[in-house]
Amino acid sequence: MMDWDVMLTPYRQAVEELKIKLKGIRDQYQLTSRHTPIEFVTGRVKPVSSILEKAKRKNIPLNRLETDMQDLAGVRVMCQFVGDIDTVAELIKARTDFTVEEERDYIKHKKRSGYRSYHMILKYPVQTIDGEKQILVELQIRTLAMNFWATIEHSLQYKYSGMIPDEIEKRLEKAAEAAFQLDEEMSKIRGEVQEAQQIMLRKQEDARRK
Ligand code: 0O2
Repeated sequence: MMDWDVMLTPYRQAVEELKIKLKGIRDQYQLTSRHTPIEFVTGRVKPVSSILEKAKRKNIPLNRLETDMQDLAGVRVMCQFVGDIDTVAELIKARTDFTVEEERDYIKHKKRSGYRSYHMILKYPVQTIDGEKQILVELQIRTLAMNFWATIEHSLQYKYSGMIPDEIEKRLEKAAEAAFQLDEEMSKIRGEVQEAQQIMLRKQEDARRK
């Protein structure tokens, strides 16, 4: 019998530590009044029911989960602009507290579903009472528009058990295209948006000082 709690504890720790570190990057940018490439960060350990379902679907034996299921621990970074995704990826690669094992660019090569996101598989060392343990973590970096689409599509996949009706699938394709256009347009007015955000930030700072 698998003791899930014991097995998943270091994964929980890795997710919590990475969330803190990524939020730390965001806070540092905010303190220097520079545009932060990180809007917000979320993370989760895959629920046991999803682990079992994916293991069955992908024919992964339970004794190989830790190596073959790379998203047991998942951390997600949301960005305002597509250009921010590269900045975050570079920040991640420059770090010395973990390594990048693999990168999958579903932005240059979007999935057939319309899914776009930048994935990195990290090898993250967790300190346990039995010594250091290397944990694989899937880091997904995406814009707010990519996240909106993926969240909606994910719930529809769940609702229809992966068999979304054709008509809804077509609408999702259109929505994916609209999300792509939104990202393009926002990138074009990026300078304007950032200037406005800086002005608002300075105003808030002034009000705090008074
Ligand atoms: P969760 O926890 O429900 O999000 P596969 O799972 O077969 O697609 P693989 O090799 O496991 O592929 O890795 P991949 O594609 O790099 O990353 C899988 C994760 O990316 C998924 O996790 C989703 O979070 C996200 N993802 C990939 N494709 C899609 C998609 O078409 N739509 C949406 N909404 N998300 C996608 P899981 O396993 O679904 O788990």
